Amino acid sequence: MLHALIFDVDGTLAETEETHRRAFNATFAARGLGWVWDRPLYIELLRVTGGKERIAHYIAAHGAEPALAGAEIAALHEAKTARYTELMRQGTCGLRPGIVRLLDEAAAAGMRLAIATTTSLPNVVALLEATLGPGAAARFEVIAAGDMVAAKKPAPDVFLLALRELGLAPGDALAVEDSRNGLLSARAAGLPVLITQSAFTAHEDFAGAAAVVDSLGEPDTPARVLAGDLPGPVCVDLAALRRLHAATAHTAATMGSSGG
Ligand code: XBP
Ligand code: MG
Repeated sequence: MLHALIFDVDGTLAETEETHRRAFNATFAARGLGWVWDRPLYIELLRVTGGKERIAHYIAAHGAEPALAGAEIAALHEAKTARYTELMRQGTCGLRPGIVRLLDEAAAAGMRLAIATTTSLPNVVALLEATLGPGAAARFEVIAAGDMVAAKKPAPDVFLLALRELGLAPGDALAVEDSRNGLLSARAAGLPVLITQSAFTAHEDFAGAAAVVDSLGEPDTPARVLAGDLPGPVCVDLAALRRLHAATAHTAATMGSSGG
């Protein structure tokens, strides 16, 4: 039985990575660092999840100067988060197609909702409040985010934390993600995954996803099904997710019984 949907944030709920990139660059400029992350470089750097980890990777992999120490990176990232949340409050980002529709349907049906994200908690609250109004974070029973776990995606930790807080087994839930890192994280936690590919992840390998769509779709603009067990074009609703979840449970049971 499907008891909960666990949503990723960046790229899944909203196309936020361009705003993250703006916030990183504005912070670097304000600190006189001379670092500029253009889109092609940012696509490469997105392979590393977590803003602090991404900055450290950039310094190491690109020989960026100065080679900041951990505490300095943390302070720089805190400034970036302040800029990002301010940009969110200015309304720079809307939710992706189908997100509000699905969240409303899930709430009406008593489907439990959670978040499992690498981004920092203030960023999650800022996005939800800017798009769904004050107190919107309460729509999610559990928000597992950022530094709440030591190992970020693709490690399973953040999805395992969300499941633990929900008191559910992996087979009771389905993850909605946009990136390969998120797919690997949720799969390692034992969750079936629907991928809604995003602007920064459309090139990635989504092998292992139960299905891949270009968005959740809306009745007047259904989504394209790019892979997996969904009849396309589709407007992803709870019935579609229940069918997808049942199909993955059946496959897992068959594989298990045949020792596959
Ligand atoms: C995406 C990430 C985050 C954001 C930046 O998170 O990897 O690091 O790019 O946010 P997810 P921070 O797709 O899991 O939501 O700077 O706060 O990390
Ligand atoms: Mg994401």
